[in-house]
Amino acid sequence: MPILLHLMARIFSGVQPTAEAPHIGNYIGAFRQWVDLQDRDESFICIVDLHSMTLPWEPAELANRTRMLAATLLACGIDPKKSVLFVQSAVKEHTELTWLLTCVARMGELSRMTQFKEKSRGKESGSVGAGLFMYPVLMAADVLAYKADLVPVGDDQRQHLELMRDLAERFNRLFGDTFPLPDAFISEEGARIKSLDDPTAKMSKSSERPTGNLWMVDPPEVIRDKIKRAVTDSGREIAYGPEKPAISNLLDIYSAVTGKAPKEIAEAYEGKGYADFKTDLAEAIVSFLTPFQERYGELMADVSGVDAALAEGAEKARGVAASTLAEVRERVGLMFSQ
Ligand code: ATP
Ligand code: LTN
Repeated sequence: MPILLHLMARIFSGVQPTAEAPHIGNYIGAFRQWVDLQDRDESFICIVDLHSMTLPWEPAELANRTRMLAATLLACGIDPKKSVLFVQSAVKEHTELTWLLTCVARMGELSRMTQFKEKSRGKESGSVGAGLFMYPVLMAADVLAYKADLVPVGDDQRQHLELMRDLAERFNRLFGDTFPLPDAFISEEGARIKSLDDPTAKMSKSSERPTGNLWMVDPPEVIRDKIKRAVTDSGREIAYGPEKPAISNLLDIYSAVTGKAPKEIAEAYEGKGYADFKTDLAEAIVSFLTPFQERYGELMADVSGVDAALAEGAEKARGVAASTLAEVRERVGLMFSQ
């Protein structure tokens, strides 16, 4: 049915294997959208190991972290029959397109990226890795190699998406229409889950204070303890809004794990204190994560299924990226288009 095919978007998104496991912010801001969208759209989900090398990394751990992240995504509901799940470094076209886009990118626009400024803050330029600077170009190459039109991400990636569109537009202007301009897909709720220690800081895998992270693989007693210790706002009222950043963050998590709206949850706690709220929240998170953790345990007990899914995904991804690169090479005037 060609009409239906036209309406189907091609989505692309990625996650870095920067820790032992993702945190609940990754799930809420990104993975749950990916699971929903794979039923509707053509999806490419990529474990971006090359991006994780923009900060210091441990070679002995990288491959295993990559595999554990793949198992996490499968356990969350990414279905390799519906999504192309693969590892970035398995498809060489990503690095090749990065170079071609590097020659279209400007130093000024890359210097303005908030993530670059934050991750290099306080360091002398002599010690800031060039990879950190090029990070958004590699990210643009990821998406454009598949000519994807929709990129579901958390709020922290908004600026990188704008840069990606600028690069695609400039490329099209210089060399002819090649790339669709990708749109960011950022959910209204939960797109920026904050640290449990500090409601002004994003929950982040590479955070310097990882105690504020709720890991997807945290056992029940750790979850209960972390929620009990989570910072709250002044006053006793459970309310959702900017004046209650810490409680609103907990409500966003509560909402994601139960499917109820944050305001509806807040109303149910009228007249009750933080203690009741936190106890129930911890149990809701535990009930939500337990089946996920069981599936994750099964997948990790025999990783051959995970590895096979990644190999199949890489094969499919290569086919698409190679055909884009052949076109791009020709457009920019390289002698060989393969
Ligand atoms: P790092 O700290 O290593 O940069 P990260 O925790 O930011 O890691 P990524 O692998 O960079 O995670 O991101 C994977 C996806 O999760 C992205 O779409 C990102 O926008 C989303 N994401 C990351 N942190 C949060 C958060 N706190 N709330 C909502 N979404 C998030
Ligand atoms: N930078 C992203 C991860 C990422 C990505 C992508 C997301 C790398 N390539 C392409 C969407 C599309 C992050 O979340 N830190």
